[in-house]
Amino acid sequence: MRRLLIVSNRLPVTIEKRKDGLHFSQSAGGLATGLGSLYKLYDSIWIGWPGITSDKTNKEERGHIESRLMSEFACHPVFLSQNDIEKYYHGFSNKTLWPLFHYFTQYVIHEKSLWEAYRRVNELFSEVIYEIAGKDDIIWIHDYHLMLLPKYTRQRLPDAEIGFFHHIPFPSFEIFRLLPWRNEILEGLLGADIIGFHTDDYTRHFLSSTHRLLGYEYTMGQINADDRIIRADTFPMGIAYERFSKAVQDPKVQREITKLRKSLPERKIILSVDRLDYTKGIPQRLEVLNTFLERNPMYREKIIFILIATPSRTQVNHYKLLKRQIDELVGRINGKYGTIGWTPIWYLYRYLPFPILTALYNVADVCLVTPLRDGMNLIAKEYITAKTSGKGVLILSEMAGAAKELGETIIVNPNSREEMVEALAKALTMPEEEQIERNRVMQKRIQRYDVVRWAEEFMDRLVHTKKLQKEMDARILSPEMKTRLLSDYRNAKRRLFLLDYDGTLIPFFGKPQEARPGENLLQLLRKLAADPRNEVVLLSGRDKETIESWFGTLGLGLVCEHGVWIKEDEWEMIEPLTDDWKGEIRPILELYMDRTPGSFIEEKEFSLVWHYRKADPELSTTRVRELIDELVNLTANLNLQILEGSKVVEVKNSGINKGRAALRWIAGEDWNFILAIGDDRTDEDSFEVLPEIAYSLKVGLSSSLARFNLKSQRDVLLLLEELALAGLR
Ligand code: GDG
Repeated sequence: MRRLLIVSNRLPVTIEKRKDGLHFSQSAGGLATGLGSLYKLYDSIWIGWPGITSDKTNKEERGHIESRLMSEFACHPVFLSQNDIEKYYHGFSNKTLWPLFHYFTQYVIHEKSLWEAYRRVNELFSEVIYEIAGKDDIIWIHDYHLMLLPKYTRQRLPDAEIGFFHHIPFPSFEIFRLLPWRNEILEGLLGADIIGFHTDDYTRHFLSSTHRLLGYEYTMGQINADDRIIRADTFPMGIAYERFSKAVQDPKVQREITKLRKSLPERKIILSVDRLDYTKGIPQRLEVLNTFLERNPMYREKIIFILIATPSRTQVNHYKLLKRQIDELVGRINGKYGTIGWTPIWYLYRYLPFPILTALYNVADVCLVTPLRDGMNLIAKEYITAKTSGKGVLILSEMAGAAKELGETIIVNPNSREEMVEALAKALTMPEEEQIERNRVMQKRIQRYDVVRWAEEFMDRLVHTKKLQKEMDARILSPEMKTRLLSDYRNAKRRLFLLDYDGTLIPFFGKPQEARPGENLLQLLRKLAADPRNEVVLLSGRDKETIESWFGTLGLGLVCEHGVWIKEDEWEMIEPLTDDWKGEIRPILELYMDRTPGSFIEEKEFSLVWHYRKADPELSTTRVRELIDELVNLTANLNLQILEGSKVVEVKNSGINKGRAALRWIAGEDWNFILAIGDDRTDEDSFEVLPEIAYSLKVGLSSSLARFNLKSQRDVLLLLEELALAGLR
């Protein structure tokens, strides 16, 4: 059986040191329940911090903790010091990432020492994973505390199957870009094979950030990073459905329900349950109640608002201030409207036992879930599920991920007091049949996509992505195939090289002048061309003057402007061409250049090119489509073609391409060995005309007509160097 290593900041077990020794208690959160189902499919171990700092324990106690956690709970501890917790957990995780990712930019702290602690602790987690992971283990990392861990783990275990799930919002690029360590965070995540989010918006924001900041292209959630494909996908987390739908049958819950009903006869109950966090919008909710009671005196003494706030991150200053603000607001409203027999708000600042929580869900007529931002919000789903009678109204913020799935509730903008006051009035007067109708639809949905299904789907996609990577790897030129290629090369009397330049012999740069070949590359080409058995041809999209000045004296065959110009001995045009069409096309390209900052036009003798490598990637993706649309009709009449290359759109005469130029050489002799290498869409034309004996190599992982792929441009040079050496023997 394969093992599953679940990794999160906190273990689902808490250890406390009391006078009589160490106490272990298990917490049954949604995540633990969801993953519980996977425990049956895999032999699982949970890795994380056990909630007690290493300063409070000695070596012997830590040994005891480690063995007891493993034998009783299948957990493995990561021991963190008080200093780690201060800086990594309270610090970078909760003072930098948490507010930033929830759009509370005014609360964000950028402090290098916190970042360094975050890095150090993520590194520490990767050491622990490395210690205990076996070859076939699947590693599933959770949440914003451990965003660097996928990369650190990949460095130690290059072939591991790694998934990452992000439980909080992933903000839009405009917010994410504020983080000084944004690239490191993205690179950290991209160590995973799959990265999961609650909603499509978060997935889109993440993809857009990797595109804009790291330059990685993506299609349908698949990112083509340097040498791997990685998936970003949406998995809205569900709840342990039965736990909440069946809770009402539990006698303990029944007792609590009876008690509640007795103490609140004839009153409509409005409930709200949250961790005490500024993202949850608790003061705003209290203000709504205040306005509601002010405007609707008939509801006074008829409703009761039960506010449950669970203590959270009590060391962080903003949380302390928020606690004070809520205390004051509750006091003010209770003082203002309360009567001898009626207190409008029941405020409990504590963590409630499960039977009381579910009894509250059961009796509440209205549940107010109005966070200002929330990754998902499970309370919303739990409330609907616990309503076995079908009666009850959920008022849900559109800023919670859950709003995407619970569209039948009353959805509100939590920043609009007016909207929320109206929603409350609507909820309190909604006919019972309507409540039942709305809730039944949602209950079915929550039941179908519960936490078990969520976890299983995530794992399925992870396994599928790994399979795709393996299929991709099968297209990579293997060491065996390389040996065969080298031996065919050695045995061949006549050998032809068809080499693309940009992105193949040199890394891909944006501007023409940046791409001048270095002395090593020239040396290498000279060496290959010097062998009388070899014919080396360079096929480039560049203009002939540049190519001539760089390579004119090396004894190579040269092709320029994607096949317009050919040099075997002297430069000649592949067929007589005219450029009198340029006057019509140039103004259109100029317009796009002006509208797309960073883009520029290159004019070659018989082609015009719009380059957008240096432009904003998202803007240029839109502009490219617009430009091509605009050019299509025009070019058809003028007998021109539009060529889409790497970050370029080129307009040139029809029927000209690298393949046609390559045929000059291919058909010219009876070659025993042909090697064609390219990275661009324009190189596909060369691959297409190759005879069967040829080796064709595509640089990068995208699909191609070539027989094999090479992972990176560096691999091209390594191969050519080996060939140059092989020729000497
Ligand atoms: C993060 C994201 C995302 C709360 N108070 C009591 C209690 N709870 C339980 C609830 C629920 C859970 O805690 C809270 O989950 P939420 O989803 O509402 O919120 P976060 O803690 O902020 O969680 C969030 C989640 O991760 C999962 O990905 O949905 O957006 O912020 O299950 O039942 N349970 C008991 N007593 C309480 O007083 N027994």
